[in-house]
Amino acid sequence: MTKTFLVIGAARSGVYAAKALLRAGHRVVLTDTRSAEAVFKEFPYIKADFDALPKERLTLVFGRQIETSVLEDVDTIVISPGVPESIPVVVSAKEKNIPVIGEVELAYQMTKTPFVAVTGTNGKTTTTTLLGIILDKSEHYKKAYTVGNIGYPITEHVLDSEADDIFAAEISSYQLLTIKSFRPVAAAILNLSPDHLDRHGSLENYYQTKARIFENQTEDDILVLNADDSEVMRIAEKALSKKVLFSYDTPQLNGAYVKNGVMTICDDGKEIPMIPVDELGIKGPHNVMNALAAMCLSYFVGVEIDVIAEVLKSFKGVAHRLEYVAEIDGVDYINDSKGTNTDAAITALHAMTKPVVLIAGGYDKKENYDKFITVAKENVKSMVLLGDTKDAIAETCDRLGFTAYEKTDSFESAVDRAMALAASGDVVLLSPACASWDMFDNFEIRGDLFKKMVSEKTFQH
Ligand code: UMA
Repeated sequence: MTKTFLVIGAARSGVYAAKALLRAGHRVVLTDTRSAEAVFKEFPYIKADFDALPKERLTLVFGRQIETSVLEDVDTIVISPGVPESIPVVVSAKEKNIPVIGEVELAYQMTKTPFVAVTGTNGKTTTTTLLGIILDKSEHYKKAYTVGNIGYPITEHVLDSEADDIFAAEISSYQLLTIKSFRPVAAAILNLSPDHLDRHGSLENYYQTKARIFENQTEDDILVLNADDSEVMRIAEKALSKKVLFSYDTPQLNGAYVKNGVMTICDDGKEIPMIPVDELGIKGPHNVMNALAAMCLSYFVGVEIDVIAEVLKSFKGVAHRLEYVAEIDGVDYINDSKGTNTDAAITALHAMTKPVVLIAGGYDKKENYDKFITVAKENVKSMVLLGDTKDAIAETCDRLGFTAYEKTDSFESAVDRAMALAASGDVVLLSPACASWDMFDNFEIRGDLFKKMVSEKTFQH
């Protein structure tokens, strides 16, 4: 039956949600508070798909908040992850009992393809990418689509994917706010620490939103949990799912851990060695945990052991996550632009083995910087601060006795200063501990500018 959907937000999620709905024969009102030019300047690669949307059942409203009167003809609202549910048209829709769902829920309702879902505060993208490669190589599934918060809307594939394919989906807390029936056959919660407090209001709200990943799971579904993270274990107490636990060093009944330096699967108490930690393609203790989670997810949905082992060895990581850029005059340059919260930046600092010149600061998510600066004191020799949070971070430095910082007024001057402060044997690390949204449209653009500046410096040599 043809229905009318109001799709709010016309960036990645909105354009592909609209495309899928139109292809399925529905009517769509697609709206964005920004102009179409502004949206497609940020995401040029979706413009061709936007331009190709069939026009006969499509209404476009750009450049303003859409009026609530539109609801008279709307059956369902689909909102993008970045759109708050507090906007007037959504509040009014809820009062009128018009269903409000997100792009993930829409995708789930439109497909027969099963989902393996990854959430948590940090490591989602690395784990999901690794998982997607493993699932794609498995004989068990025809094709794996790596999708979701990673940057690729699920709705782009829902009409083409089949029941014997699989989605490896990175799912954010923003996306979990608007699920209804979403039920992954396997899901993982990697870790929990403060993030997105501006959107969720409190830490507990944020954690409970993450717990929604398993709210529709039954004992037939798998829930992979970080046994070393007490908050993860706490929020998952109420889960009905079959629990599979991973830990750095503690054996599990069902799950995975590192036994005498070997990443090992535990299957009903039986231990199956996978690969030595030394042979893991991605480095650092946090990546061992990410790999253990991907191992659990893939093994317990039936992937062959040799496939898992081969990918764990060959996968070398993803852009903007502790991405090695270059070495110039004995200084290593590392792009960790995806370090968008303090916990991610702390993880990056722990992975450094040389003195660090750190570039930090950005959009204000109302985080507390005490733990971040306490860790920074251990191996950061200088810190260059920028963005909306530079004063708050500087205030924390003053209070905790870290004096080797300076403030800058632009991203370019921050990178220039970091380059000047670094000496041979140091590492210049971009791991801002903050989102990019005060200065950039997204963290990829911030990381790309860092890499461009580093490559220009290489060229000058
Ligand atoms: N908008 C309105 N009305 C409003 C508010 C916003 O029309 O009241 C419009 C904006 O003008 C904009 C669009 O809505 O054009 C933004 O939607 P969006 O931010 O959801 O953008 P998408 O391109 O659809 O990206 C979203 C995710 N964005 C966010 O969660 C903020 C992407 O995650 C995700 O990759 C993509 O869907 C595909 O699934 C990004 C992210 O930053 C990477 N995620 C956060 C994180 O990882 O920390 C959660």
